[in-house]
Amino acid sequence: MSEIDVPESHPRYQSLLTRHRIEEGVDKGITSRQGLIAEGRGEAFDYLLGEETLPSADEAARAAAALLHLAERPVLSVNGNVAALVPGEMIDLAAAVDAAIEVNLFNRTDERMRTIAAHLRDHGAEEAGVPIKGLTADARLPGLDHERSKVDAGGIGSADVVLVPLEDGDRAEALSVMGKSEIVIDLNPLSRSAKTAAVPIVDNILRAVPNITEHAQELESAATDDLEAIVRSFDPEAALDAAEGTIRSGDLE
Ligand code: PTJ
Repeated sequence: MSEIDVPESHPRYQSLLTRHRIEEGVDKGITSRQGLIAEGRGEAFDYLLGEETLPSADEAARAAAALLHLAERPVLSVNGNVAALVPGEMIDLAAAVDAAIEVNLFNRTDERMRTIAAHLRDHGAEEAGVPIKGLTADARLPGLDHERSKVDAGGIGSADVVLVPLEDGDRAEALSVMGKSEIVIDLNPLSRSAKTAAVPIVDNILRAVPNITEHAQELESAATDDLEAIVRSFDPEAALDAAEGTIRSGDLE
């Protein structure tokens, strides 16, 4: 048995675990109530994708790891769903690629910002040497209304590569207009966020983040030329087509 009262062999184990963590996130003031709806949407796509990492998503995770290693100022964005689902895993990834984390919320409230930052500290951010940004919202994404546009000038505002999991399409587009290289994790291959990304990873964040970290550790001493070759050979449209093709094939167990 595990943190939920269901054996890991249960066919719906991952989705039950995800629901449980999101519910708990709402109870703790980490996740917004809209996060419950986002979770339901993600779960439906995960079901259609067979609840496993596709080879194309694994390739995307490897390209993401290479891009993060190549970045000068990488930042990993954390919202209420990400904080509930993979807090420790995001810190491990940030530590593996020397990135900062920015708490960046769609439904921003000061209280939720502080609760999420404290939750990340409880998961060892300081011990891992990972800076937590976002509380100083002193820069803006262009073309968005006030609250949704807030970013930290020393975080996403000046980042060259940004990982934005479960992001809203408008904000993903605004980041791309600003010239950031975006890595998006989103189970919906048709979403605007996934289509905007330099590297779209169509996979559940529960699987995708540890997978990027594993690739990053394996590529830790790779030469710059090799990292650049991995990024260059990655085709975002082919990755999205592969995921969409899997969904359309309807080949479910
Ligand atoms: O905490 P906040 O205020 O920043 O709000 C966060 C949410 C997620 C509520 C907000 O950004 C939002 O409303 O997002 P959307 O527009 O519903 O988009 C969420 C996307 O993430 C959808 O395309 C879902 O399919 C996808 N998704 C949901 N759960 C997962 C997922 N992708 C990967 N892994 C998941 N576990």
